[in-house]
Amino acid sequence: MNPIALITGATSGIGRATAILLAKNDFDVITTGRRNENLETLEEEIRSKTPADVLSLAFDIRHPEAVKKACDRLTGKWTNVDVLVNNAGLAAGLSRIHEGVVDDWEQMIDTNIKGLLYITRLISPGMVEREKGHIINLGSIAGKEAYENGNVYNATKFAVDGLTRAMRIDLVGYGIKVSSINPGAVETEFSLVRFKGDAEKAEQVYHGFTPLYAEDVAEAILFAVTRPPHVNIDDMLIMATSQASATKVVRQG
Ligand code: NDP
Ligand code: 8X3
Repeated sequence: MNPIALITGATSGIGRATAILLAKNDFDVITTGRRNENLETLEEEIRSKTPADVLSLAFDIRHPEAVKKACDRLTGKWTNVDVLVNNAGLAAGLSRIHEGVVDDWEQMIDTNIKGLLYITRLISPGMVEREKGHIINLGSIAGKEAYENGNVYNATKFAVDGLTRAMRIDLVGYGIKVSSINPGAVETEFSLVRFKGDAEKAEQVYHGFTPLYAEDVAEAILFAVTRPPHVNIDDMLIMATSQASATKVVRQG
């Protein structure tokens, strides 16, 4: 039987690329996100291009009761999640702390920290019972270094870093691996979401250099989840060659 990976935020970007790559590498996948039509397209793509089995679950990870309802649909073989990729997340806005938008703060905290906790709380007990499993948390360079106007997004990703370390300590006695994958700039829907649909502003973020692509991060996740049983990747920082820190990017033109 194939191992099972549950990927949150699989409707676009890194999560989508990870679902496809894991499916191509003999995982059955549970794909999640709010946009049901994107999950349906992804499911079709995985079924047509790979032999993997797919289960799509549409829900908003900010609501604990919605997460519980979705996880209650995991029956039969789907109860045994081997790999949980905590990827769903976003940045909303980019402004100084004294000018920040409270709704944006709440959306980031509720998704990036609390959503990650809700699903981990529901999936990790099965891993503990089976004494087997791997949790991958998507952190960021933004969780390693603060940058101007990053404030609350930085704080959520620093929290993910702290949680990854703490979860590893809590779960090590049960043979469960916990890893964090921390990318620099990746060209996905991330900036479009951060700038609330302003495509021009979003494009500027990736202007004049070659950023990471979602598939590059998916490759790092695949590497982490395919190490032998005695090897854990604790923490991986992955940057575009032209990016040396959160704010140092060499651009042409
Ligand atoms: P995308 O915007 O392309 O993807 C974000 C995913 O998160 C979507 O599938 C979205 O699904 C899901 N999501 C957001 N909010 C919710 C919610 N409330 N409930 C359920 N799912 C939600 O961005 P990326 O692929 O770039 O981002 C993935 C992760 O990688 C994030 O955690 C991000 O912080 C992190 N990251 C991104 C970097 C980048 O430069 N792109 C760099 C470092 C880290 P839907 O909208 O359908 O709900
Ligand atoms: C996304 C990367 O640098 O825009 O986490 O915060 S950054």
